[in-house]
Amino acid sequence: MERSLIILKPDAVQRGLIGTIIGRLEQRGLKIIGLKLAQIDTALAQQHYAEHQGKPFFNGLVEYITSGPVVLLVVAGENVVEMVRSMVGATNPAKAAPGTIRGDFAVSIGRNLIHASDSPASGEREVGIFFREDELLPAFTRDTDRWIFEQ
Ligand code: IDP
Ligand code: MG
Repeated sequence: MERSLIILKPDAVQRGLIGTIIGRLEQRGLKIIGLKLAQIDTALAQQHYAEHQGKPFFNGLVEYITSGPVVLLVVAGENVVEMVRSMVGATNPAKAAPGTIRGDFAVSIGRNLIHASDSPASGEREVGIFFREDELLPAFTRDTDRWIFEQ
């Protein structure tokens, strides 16, 4: 089963948008199998964003993501990586479509509220950085599942 690692970045927490953003994921019917509040340290931030090492925005990005508490989520299910990315919107909120999280709530690329894995392989790598497997509940079912997923 595909897994996406989602981070509600420090600006989302500071702006009181945790409930609003998680609400959108829940309303869609997506299944959250892991959830916690944490403050990311510099080493983990550098590991998570390793692909951006050396880019001009890298240091600012690490400062931003470590600047306060974040909410970490794991969402699991068929095609969840692509579905969540489409709900998040373009990296630059100035270009993100209305109806997306970034397009509705953000204006600046360095304050774009949310991270979501960009491929199933990234999802596996990123979930492994922030969660132990025993913190996840992949097997739980909801009574509403049969109304969300055509069996
Ligand atoms: P993504 O979050 O949409 O996957 P990435 O290209 O992976 O976007 O970049 C990771 C994060 O780095 C972005 O979400 C954003 O916070 C930050 N970032 C990317 N490009 C820039 C930039 O040009 N200036 C400032 N921050 C940037
Ligand atoms: Mg990315």
